[in-house]
Amino acid sequence: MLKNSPKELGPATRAIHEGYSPSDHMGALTPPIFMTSTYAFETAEEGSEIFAGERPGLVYGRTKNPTQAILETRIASLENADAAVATASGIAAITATMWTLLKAGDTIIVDQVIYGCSFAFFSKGIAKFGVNVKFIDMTDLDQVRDCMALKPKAVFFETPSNPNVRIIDIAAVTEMAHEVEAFVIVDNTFATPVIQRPLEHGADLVVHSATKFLGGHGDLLAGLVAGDQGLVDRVRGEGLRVLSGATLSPHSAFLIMRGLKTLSLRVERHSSSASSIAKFLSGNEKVKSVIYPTLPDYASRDLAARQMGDLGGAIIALRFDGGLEAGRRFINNLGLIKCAVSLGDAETLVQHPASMTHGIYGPEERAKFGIDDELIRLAVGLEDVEDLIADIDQAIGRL
Ligand code: 7XF
Repeated sequence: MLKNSPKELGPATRAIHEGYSPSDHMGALTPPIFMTSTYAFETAEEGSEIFAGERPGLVYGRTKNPTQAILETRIASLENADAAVATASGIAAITATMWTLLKAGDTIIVDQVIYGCSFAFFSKGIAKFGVNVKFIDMTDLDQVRDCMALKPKAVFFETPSNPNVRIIDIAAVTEMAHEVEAFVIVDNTFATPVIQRPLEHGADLVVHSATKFLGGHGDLLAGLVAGDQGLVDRVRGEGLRVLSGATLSPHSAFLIMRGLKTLSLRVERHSSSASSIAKFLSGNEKVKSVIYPTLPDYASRDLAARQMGDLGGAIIALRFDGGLEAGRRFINNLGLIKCAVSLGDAETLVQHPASMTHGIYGPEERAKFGIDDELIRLAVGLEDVEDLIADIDQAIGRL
């Protein structure tokens, strides 16, 4: 908490100030970047004591860095967590967490629709080491309930899910998982803590690809894990320190903090523009379907309102008749909107999940899970919404 400030500061204020006081750093208004890999001890005895955990102090940059520590405090505050740990990418955040919590013979329940490389980690990566991975549709709470008979060690899902913006009921899943003492880990990348804070619904850990909205400018890769102090310490000490070594650069930590200063403004703008574009697309006769949480015909409208409030986020999923070919034609017709994977940037990006971010799923799985060839993912950026709609309009007009 900041010096001389009211106890309850708003999230936008905390995203700017939390965890840093200029007076501790020669008055520097923005946090310094500590580009160091190691830390000098005054004496051999002091070094031994710090290593043994008998006195506080920094040892080595793989596990702690002062610039990162400010970022970690800030994210913990925004997610309403005790603590957080930064990692080199979103996948590093997920893998460091899973290496920490799971061992051979354990079972994890995973939602069937997640980012392609997360799916690859669970289906091909960690499964190789003897962890049983069960994929289910977590929008169906009966499936979640049935799986608890397997006595899972952990439950993992994204909400909203990448790429088709399904929403999973965090509180309901958590209640069932906690009855069998399973950890609940939620990937909050799409929503950001501006829209939803999974720990407030009972989840144990939140993971992020900070490459996306938290960084916000498409110029870095990073990940974060937030939760209670004991669990985060374990992820830092096991998953990060000895199992993955996937540490975030202090320079990237600084850039994420620069991004965080405008996080709430950006997420509000992403959401209002995406909402206008989703409405525009819904009214277009050439568009087969549009998936966006604030649309009246959205499948989980009540849950979306309860869990996410008024903001729907930046991601719209849509379909044209005509499969891969129609989708490619739409993408190729766009001018201002660029064809690229990733999301949460200032630039509006469009991609074709079946052949890009989710190509790792088999064709049958994709068809069954709603990641079919017709699906297009639009990640709405921060440009003037009229310009975006004009670009989409002309691209559809030339289909
Ligand atoms: O390791 P990264 O920082 O790229 O983050 C991985 C990741 C984790 N969770 C979610 C919900 C994600 O969307 C991502 C990365 N997704 C990008 C995308 O879907 O466009 C990756 C581009 S291939």
